[in-house]
Amino acid sequence: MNKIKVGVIGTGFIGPTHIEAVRRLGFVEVVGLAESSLEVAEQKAAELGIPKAYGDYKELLRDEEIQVVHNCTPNHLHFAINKEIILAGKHVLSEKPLAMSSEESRELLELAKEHGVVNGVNFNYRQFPILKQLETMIKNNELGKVNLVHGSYLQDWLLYETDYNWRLAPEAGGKSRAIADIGSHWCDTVQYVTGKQIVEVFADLATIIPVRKKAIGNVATFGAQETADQQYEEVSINTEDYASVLIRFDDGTSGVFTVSQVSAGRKNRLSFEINGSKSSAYWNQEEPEKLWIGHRGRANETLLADPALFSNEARDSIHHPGGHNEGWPDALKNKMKNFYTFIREGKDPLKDQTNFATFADGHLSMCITDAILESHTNQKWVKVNVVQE
Ligand code: SOE
Repeated sequence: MNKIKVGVIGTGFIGPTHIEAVRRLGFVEVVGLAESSLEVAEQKAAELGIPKAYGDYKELLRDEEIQVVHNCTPNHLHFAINKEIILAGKHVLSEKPLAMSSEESRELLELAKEHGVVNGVNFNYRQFPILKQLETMIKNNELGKVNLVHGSYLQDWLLYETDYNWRLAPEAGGKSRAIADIGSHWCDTVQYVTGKQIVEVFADLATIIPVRKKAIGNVATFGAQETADQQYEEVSINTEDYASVLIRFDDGTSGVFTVSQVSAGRKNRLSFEINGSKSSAYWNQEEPEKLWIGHRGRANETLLADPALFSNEARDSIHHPGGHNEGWPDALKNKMKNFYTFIREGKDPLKDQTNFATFADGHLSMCITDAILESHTNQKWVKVNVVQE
């Protein structure tokens, strides 16, 4: 069997996780990677066992063997590189956020349609098996009418003033930080699970640490950076560490979420609760195999992920018997499995339904981020304007 050949651009924190997830599929092979210099590319290729190393991503795009390209670069490079990937006629899987503005993400969406390439954006949290189960429960009316959706996405890797990363600088990370970086995941996940779209927002943002000490030298995402002889420079910060956002969905359902990257003890806690007219559900990414189901007239339950207890639709996304817990890398593998199965089956991105997030979802996310920023600036409700051509 001919394997689908892949190239990965960018190998910081996220690129290697893509490579590992893709390797687990069996029918896809990462044959090349590109980095900011040939030296780094060769070192990474040797570490990760990838045959070809490119010091310039444009050379990777000229490699005719490569059919699909993953864009795992910092945010400010997403737009230009995604565009070039599409123009090179290759399928594209981009990290989020899709671009730096909704004008750019709309352009990418249109371009991907025009060239008929399969396009994905890495909203990976919706791929947890238990969320597929919850999605089918909601579709089957097991919670009743969904009335409220609320939750948060909390991290602590930027808690100290000495924590610094490219995501904090608008030139590299974008004008929004916590919202674009993690709020985008929260919104995608709850929209997927409920089948509803966020159409209006009211936001309050804050930069809890307005001046940070940036270590001299490169620091990786989630990387500890304090050593006794570390030198720092002071940097003013104007992207948000925190945001709380009231939301309204397209059917009038209300909700609210908080994001923070300065919440001690919370590592990657994307959580939400859904209150329906019959029952409630609560999920937390740090304990992803558990789904709390709340009732009024009888004892509450905790569903522990188990294919034997899942609906037919959800069973396909879980790969081990109950108690053999699956986590973050497994959800990412599900993303890759769905994306590459679509390509292997020769499906048409213009006609066939996808079971992974696409550039349309990436564009919607950019439009929600824009509305949140506008709402914070003007201190009023703002409608999400999903600009189409
Ligand atoms: C950093 O906040 C980060 O790596 C995000 O960029 C990812 O999208 C999220 O999955 C984990 O945290």
